[in-house]
Amino acid sequence: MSEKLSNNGQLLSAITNSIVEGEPDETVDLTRQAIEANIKPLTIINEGLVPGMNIVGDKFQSGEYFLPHLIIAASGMQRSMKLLEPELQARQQAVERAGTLVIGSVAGDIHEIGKSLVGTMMSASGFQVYDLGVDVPTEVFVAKIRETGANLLGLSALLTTTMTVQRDVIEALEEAGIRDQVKVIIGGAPVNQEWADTIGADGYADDAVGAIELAKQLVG
Ligand code: B12
Repeated sequence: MSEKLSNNGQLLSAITNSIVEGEPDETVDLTRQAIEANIKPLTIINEGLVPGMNIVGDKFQSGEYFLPHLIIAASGMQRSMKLLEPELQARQQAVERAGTLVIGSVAGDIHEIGKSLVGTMMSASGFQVYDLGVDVPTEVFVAKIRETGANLLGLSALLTTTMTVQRDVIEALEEAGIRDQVKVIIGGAPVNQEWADTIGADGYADDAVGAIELAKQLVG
């Protein structure tokens, strides 16, 4: 038992290292091994892939890494996510539709991994999900809420320069007269509860599991 655990721990550390070292093929291989070893998909993400992305982000910030390092690390994580998405879906019981979520990364922001993870997890938890992708113009969010009658909107922003766009979207919903129809939840690295309160969002979560809990609380 303990040997298995320690092997699993080693596998997760190896996934983290492969992201940091910029070896996307290895990241994918190790992710496949972790799935075969029956490590839960969320554990692979939260204890293998994400710590690697965080280290890469820190090294970028300190000037040790440059943009190509971010791009290579992201490609490893995205390819692994493609393997993990069906696993995430399969492990959640299909439940009665809890609501309809429109989600996207706001205008000017092309970070998509966290946004997509939230979308996948919400879909696996019974929400109908419309993922609009990245760099989504404010008016497209408004139009999609109108078209689908969604009761939940998720806005992702990973940059301090794009988090203000989350406020723009909320203002645009007000101007369109549909702010009352939809609960707005926000997320992304520079965002917190204080920012959610400042811009009048209905909630904030710092990861995908938190997003599900929040969504169920708001519209479940
Ligand atoms: C990968 C990456 C990139 C990739 C993105 C590839 C892709 N296809 O997504 C690329 C290389 C394109 C990139 C580009 C840039 N990046 Co970048 N990037 C990152 C990095 C390393 C990891 C992000 C990631 O995927 N994390 C893993 C996922 C799973 O986590 P997450 O995104 O945080 O999402 C979770 C939560 O935040 C939350 N969440 C996310 N969205 C939502 C939405 C809702 C509704 C809810 C409830 C929750 C929620 O749940 C998610 C799941 O748990 C971060 C560093 C970091 N530690 O965040 C920098 C980082 C975000 N990038 C940064 C910068 C500066 C840039 C660039 C400006 C660099 C440049 N000079 O060009 C450009 C900007 C491009 C643009 N216009 O958007 C800075 C931002 C600094 C700041 N405060 O503004 C960071 C923090 C790096 C750093 N430490 O300096 N980047």
